Amino acid sequence: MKRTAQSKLPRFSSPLAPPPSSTPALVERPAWQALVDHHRNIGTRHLREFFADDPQRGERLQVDAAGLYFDYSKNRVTDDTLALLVDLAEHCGLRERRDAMFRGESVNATEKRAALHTALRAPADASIVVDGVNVVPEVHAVLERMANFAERVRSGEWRGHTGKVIRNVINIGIGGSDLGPVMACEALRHYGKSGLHLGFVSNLDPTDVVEATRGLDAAETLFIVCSKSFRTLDTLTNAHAARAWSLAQLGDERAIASHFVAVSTNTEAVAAFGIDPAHMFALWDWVGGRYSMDSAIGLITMIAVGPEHFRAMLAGFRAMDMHFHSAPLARNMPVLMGLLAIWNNNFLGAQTLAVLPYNQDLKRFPAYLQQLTMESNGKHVTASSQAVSTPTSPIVWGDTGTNGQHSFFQLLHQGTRLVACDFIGFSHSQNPLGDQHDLLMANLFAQSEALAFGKTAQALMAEGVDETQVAQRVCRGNRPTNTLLADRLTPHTLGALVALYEHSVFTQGVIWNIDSFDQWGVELGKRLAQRIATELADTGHAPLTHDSSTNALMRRYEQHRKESS
Ligand code: G6Q
Repeated sequence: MKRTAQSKLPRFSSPLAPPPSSTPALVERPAWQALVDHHRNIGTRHLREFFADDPQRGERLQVDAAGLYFDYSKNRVTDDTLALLVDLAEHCGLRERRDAMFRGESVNATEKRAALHTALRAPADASIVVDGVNVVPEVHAVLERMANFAERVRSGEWRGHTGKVIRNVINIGIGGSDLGPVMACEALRHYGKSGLHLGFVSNLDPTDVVEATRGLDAAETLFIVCSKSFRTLDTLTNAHAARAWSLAQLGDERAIASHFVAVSTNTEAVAAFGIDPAHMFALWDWVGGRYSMDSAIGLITMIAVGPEHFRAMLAGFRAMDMHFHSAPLARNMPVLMGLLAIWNNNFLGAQTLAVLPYNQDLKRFPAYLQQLTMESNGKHVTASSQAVSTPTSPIVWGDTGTNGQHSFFQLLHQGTRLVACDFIGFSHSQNPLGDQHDLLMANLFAQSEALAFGKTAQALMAEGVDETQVAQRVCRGNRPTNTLLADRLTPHTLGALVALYEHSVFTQGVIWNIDSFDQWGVELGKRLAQRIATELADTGHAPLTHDSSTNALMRRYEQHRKESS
């Protein structure tokens, strides 16, 4: 083992990490060490050289699948890098882990359950057995019920308590029960039913539910309470507020039956809330929240775009699933995307990933990917409870182009941090307007070109730039980017795009050997909040026993409340 090679690595040394274990870590493995050595050889080479050395690079380093064209040529890799990364994937058992996930094995080890979102888009004649039961017929039965209900709402057959047609549909949910539907409804608004107002309530801040219902007629409003567990404080609190708002206008408990439906695994809690279980749409414990936008959690999406478009979205997911399942690793889009993310993060030191959709309808896509990526892979121990030996999930952020260009792109071009970027664009606009779409896409192509190639001092001087300004204007380039291009943003394309990122995240998790499907880190804050809420509610509570900062903040808060009451 070449110990010296490791000193060259941007090694992970978080003071927050648990103590390292004596079991050989990822960074000790030969396949990783081969990449360390390789990185030492090519680490400083510039994309300008890579492109100059191989005029076909841009045509070679791309892959097409499920209607998406993935150009990864503007990454700082050679054919050797890619071969070594694929080798690493083989050594980490990516193929086996992927197949185990598709088969419905308990790949979510810490929660002892399958992560079978791929079953949500399997065809009706497929068979995927979990605990002795083929889950595919159940999936399709729920899809049928959803389609039936969606059609009834869309056609006006499903009426409110007073006989009025439903004109407002409001989804109440948070995290995985919110971000997917919000993103998908926005992304597919071109396919949405006109005259149907969609709303989303997620935040525990009362302003969210108050503003989402302001001015609406309760007699025309349907709430979908989306909660896999039906125990989430934020969602249940908002659902109770929505219930009270409805009752205040409709004045009759029986109205709840026509104005509230639920999506959950928890029939008892749904019934206890007052929603007839006949109006509940099921999902299963093997659907993780952040992997659930194509389950019944997507009911609002189906109501918005109709069952046919929803099925087209599922077909897009499925097309990418099939590609991930069977394409050779070296030509496999999610695998390549995941491995390049490992390279950029762990070898080049890019701590963040900027997601840059050049499409207004994808404005919620970066937020959706934040949860998918960071909740899945923001982990500090391996699946076998050992400290990880490298940084894990990159920090994901982003905004639509061209808005981002006039905001944070300066840092991408000339800042001191290396940021990996994913550009996403389409050949057709859903709203053609003169040559405006060409202008938009010209900006996308220009930005990825500028990030890769930059501008040298010599080029600036040749252009006659004043010598005193040259240093300010130099753009070093050599910034790694991916570009995804599709024909247009259809339901099928959206499904393929989401599945691509799901599987890329999975690929990264397999390399780091972490459980990408649990989220224990969110529990601590939740528990502390419960304790503090009890203390705040109890005005004559015993002396506070938190740390001095939390105690002081709580006292100041209580004082403000007393002063203004
Ligand atoms: C996602 C997480 C989390 C979850 C929410 C809502 O993977 O599990 O974001 O979706 O906490 O949970 P419920 O749907 O159970 O209300």
